[in-house]
Amino acid sequence: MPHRLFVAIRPPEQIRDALIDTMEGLEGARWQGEDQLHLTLRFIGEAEAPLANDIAESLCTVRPAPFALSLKGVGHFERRGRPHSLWAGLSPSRNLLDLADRVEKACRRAGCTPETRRFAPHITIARLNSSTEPIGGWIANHGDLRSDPWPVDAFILYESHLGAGGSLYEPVVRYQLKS
Ligand code: 3AM
Repeated sequence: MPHRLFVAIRPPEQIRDALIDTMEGLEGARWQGEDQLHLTLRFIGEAEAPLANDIAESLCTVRPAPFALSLKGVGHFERRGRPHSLWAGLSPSRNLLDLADRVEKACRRAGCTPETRRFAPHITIARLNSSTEPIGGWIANHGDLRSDPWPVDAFILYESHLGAGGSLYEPVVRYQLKS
């Protein structure tokens, strides 16, 4: 059976708490669960065992120094002209872009099809649908979301299990950055 994989950074508890504090005041939003909160570095998609193993191994070569990230603001993505998700943004970070770039290269070396979309760092807070109330009020209320910097010292290869009640994200391998 293929594995549905992605690579992400898991924010620490105080950041998850700050994100959870924003999860109110929007009728019809499907808020992310605490254990679903992550910053995707690379969505891989379905990979059969040999490729999945090669990806897991190739990611071991990605070992930049730890760096800091902080939350900055909120926003939304649209699909077919409608808001589809709400997210928290991150303060601009060259180190984050560099990490995503190295992860992308490691995935390609393992045999993944190159990602052509530009990396857009975000942490999804909610999924929306056509019955969600207009998001303008929520965006205005949380536009000043900020956090203290937190140290990023690892990234994770996740397997996504799709289910009726939402996706379950299972950590498969944790990759420690250089100490
Ligand atoms: O980081 P977020 O929550 O935006 O939306 C999915 C989630 O991203 C995204 O991968 C993360 C873990 O599931 N995702 C799911 N299917 C995708 C696809 N076909 C996808 N990203 C790109 N292409």
